[in-house]
Amino acid sequence: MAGTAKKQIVVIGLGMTGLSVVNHLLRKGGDVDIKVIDTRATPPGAEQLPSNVALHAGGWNMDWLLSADQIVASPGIALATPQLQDAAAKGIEIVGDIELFARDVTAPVIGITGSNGKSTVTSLVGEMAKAAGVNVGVGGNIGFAALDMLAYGHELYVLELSSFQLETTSSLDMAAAVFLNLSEDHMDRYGGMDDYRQAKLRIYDQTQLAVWNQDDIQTQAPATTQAESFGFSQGEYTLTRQEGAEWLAAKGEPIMAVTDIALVGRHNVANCLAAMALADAVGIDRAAQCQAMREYCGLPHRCQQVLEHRGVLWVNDSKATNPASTLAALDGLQLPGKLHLLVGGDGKGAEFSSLKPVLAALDVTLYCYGRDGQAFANLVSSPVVVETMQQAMDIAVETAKSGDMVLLSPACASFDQFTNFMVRGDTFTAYAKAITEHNAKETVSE
Ligand code: UMA
Ligand code: ADP
Repeated sequence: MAGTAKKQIVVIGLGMTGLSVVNHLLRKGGDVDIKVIDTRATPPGAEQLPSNVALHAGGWNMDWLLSADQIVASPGIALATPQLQDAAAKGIEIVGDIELFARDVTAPVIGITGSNGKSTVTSLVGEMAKAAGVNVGVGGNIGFAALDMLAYGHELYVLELSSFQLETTSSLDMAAAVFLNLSEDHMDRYGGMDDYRQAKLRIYDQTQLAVWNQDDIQTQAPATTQAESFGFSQGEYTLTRQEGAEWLAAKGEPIMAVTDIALVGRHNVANCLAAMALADAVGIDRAAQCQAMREYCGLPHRCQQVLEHRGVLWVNDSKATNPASTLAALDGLQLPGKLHLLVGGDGKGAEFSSLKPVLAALDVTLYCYGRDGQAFANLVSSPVVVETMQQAMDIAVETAKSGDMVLLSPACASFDQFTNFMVRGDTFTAYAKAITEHNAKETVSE
């Protein structure tokens, strides 16, 4: 039978990744038969799936799975899922989209992982490359599937890599890669912090240059790593003093004043040092690096001021999906008035006590909402516990005074009440605009 000779490839998950995998395999052609399984009843992207690719939605299809020659698993599906374990036990190869990318990419690749700052560093390195006139592709976990970039034939790829993607990747041969920092996240997917760290450390086995954060020993490459290794924060890429001010320095040379960095917040100084180290590794010139650091203001949903109304600042930090990112937002925060901090959502098994001393040092009202909102309630003496973010905002708009800040920095994922962190941030912004307008009208008519 002619059909049985075809390589059977089963793609698990039909989100952004699954679709990019299918399209990549179809572009490559060859004697393959592609099938897709998604455990969700109505997977996103089903309408974009070419009609010659079979889809099984709403559960597993073990016949398809166990007769596959290769399984391509999306990052949202844990390798520990019993069905995938059954397939692995049968010796079926299980890879992810980044592994397929690694096998076909021919241009140099830079990789970025870590608990926080991945998207910021990824996009900043992309901006540096663009400023240098390089035809660069920026993608991966940042929200643009890596395989979708391959068709464009870029000269350089900058990839944000999640721990989930690294688990199923072993063949990248990157020019340089960084593990930015490690803090608690995704504890619903890992057996503990060490499992999570080990997944991230896989990045160093697949790069010629390993860049690590000398302020975070957990990011250091193991002694067995073959790659050349150096540090940022301290080490080769660090801070120095020049003309009485704090400057970024690279390999002993002062580069530019920290006050000239367009990105706001202390954590972004470290992000700039990491970006410089990566950019140097692929020969992006210093002038282009500095131009990008002077001009790049960051991505939406990261400590983004979205509204100022009657002296109250409304700040959207919806991408703060773990406690460390919320701590970064609070680090060094000085306000003339009170902080109204909105936290809660899907806590992913995290523990939030690290926020307690920082909150104690601030004049803060803590609004706790969402599925795990109650887990924050013991961090302050008088929390405001509500069901939704919008209910918290209704109270904040009534009580906030000039000099105050309303900050959404939830320390949780959004999936209990929103499609993703972007929808949560956009909802925050739109609702802030609506309620402040309404509030203004009411005051006028009083
Ligand atoms: N899912 C099922 N059944 C399935 C397949 C998926 O229930 O059969 C669920 C997953 O549990 C998950 C959701 O569907 O909750 C989405 O999973 P997915 O693998 O289909 O996701 P994609 O749409 O392909 O998006 C993924 C990344 N998502 C995850 O890793 C969960 C996106 O990162 C990434 O931008 C995209 O690939 C392109 O590379 C998002 C993310 O939240 C931003 N990443 C995590 C993070 O940054 O913390 C790791
Ligand atoms: P990631 O892609 O790893 O989630 P982002 O750059 O999107 O990282 O930032 C996510 C959140 O973490 C934002 O709230 C941001 O302000 C915060 N953040 C960014 N860089 C750092 C860092 N180096 N350390 C701690 N928090 C950070």
